Amino acid sequence: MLEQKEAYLLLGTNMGDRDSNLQQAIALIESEIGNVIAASSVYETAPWGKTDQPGFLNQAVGVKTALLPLELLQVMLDIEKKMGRVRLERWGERLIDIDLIFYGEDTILNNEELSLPHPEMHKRRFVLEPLNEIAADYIHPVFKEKVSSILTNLSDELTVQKL
Ligand code: PH2
Ligand code: MG
Ligand code: MG
Repeated sequence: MLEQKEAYLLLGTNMGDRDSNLQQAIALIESEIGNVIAASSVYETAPWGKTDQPGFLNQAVGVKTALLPLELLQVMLDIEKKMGRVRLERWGERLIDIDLIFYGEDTILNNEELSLPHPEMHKRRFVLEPLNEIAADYIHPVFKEKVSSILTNLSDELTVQKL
């Protein structure tokens, strides 16, 4: 039996049929990454970073996977490509964005391709609100703080609304 790790991903979309993009991404995650063990509600969120673009839908998912972090990242990027994502500018509009937030119980990684936990997750309400629904007690391995507590102390004021 291959060792399975739990990974938490954040999905984002602000182009085309956003609901369908999330559903298609989850179906591909299930077939190519592993069993989806949790999915948050869908959230309507104001664009963060580059604000002159359409609003996003964001959703967090938990998945059990035998893939190692860099393998997982590659499959996530392949799914984005398969769904038709074209990268034009940083933080710009996208059909689908799949970001790796946490891997395993306490994986910390800092290399060119991938940083774990996601280095911006603790600053963003559009990540923490959905994640808190499915992983409130997960302890951030660098800050040694639960997701629920990071969220409580967060100062990001951008609108995040559960649908
Ligand atoms: N993703 C970004 C930049 N800004 N804003 C929201 N609301 N949701 C996102 O997923 C998002 C963003 C870069 O990946
Ligand atoms: Mg992103
Ligand atoms: Mg991304």
